[in-house]
Amino acid sequence: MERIKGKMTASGEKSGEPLVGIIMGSTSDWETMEDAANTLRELGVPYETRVVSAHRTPDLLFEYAASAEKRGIAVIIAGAGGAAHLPGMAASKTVLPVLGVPVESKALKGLDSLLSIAQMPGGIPVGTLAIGKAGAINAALLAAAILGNKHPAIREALRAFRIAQTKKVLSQPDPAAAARKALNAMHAQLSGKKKK
Ligand code: RP5
Repeated sequence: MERIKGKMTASGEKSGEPLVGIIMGSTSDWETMEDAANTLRELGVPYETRVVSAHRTPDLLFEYAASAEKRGIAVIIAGAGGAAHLPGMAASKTVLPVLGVPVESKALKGLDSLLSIAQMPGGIPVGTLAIGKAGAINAALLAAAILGNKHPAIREALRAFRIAQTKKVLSQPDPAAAARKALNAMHAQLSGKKKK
């Protein structure tokens, strides 16, 4: 019954409107956060993306987080690097679940981002994922799992993703064989070029 991309969901909400807000402290975070966006797109979850900086645009951050629930956003994914206040500050202005992605910083390889996001004092939680690309992908998958409680179509998309992932791993049981195959293909391509 529910179609996330159709006109109306079973719960009577307007579909196609973003359910996930992906925010990040800087355009430089997009390289990482793009993986969250791509994963949500793959699962058919509507999302929006915005640069919202805790340090450089604090008023915008407050406005974004405070209005997200009213606008129909159900989960916020916040990526930031260094002294990464964005996820925690966003969480302080909303009761929506906030998932934090520590972006890999140049100076400390993201350890600073990880600790800034994970070490929230008791009272305002941020669900913290791994540093970098893996964290961005997993934030999207976790957002889908949360949304799956209410949206059966998203839950099924997540289930299909898991099944496909398992099949892919099982279809390549021997890494040495896969490497040989790739090497043989490369040799075949090179010898083909020489003949021309
Ligand atoms: C943080 O500072 C951002 O989240 C980003 O990861 C980091 C560096 O930002 P830029 O100097 O690249 O804009 O606020």
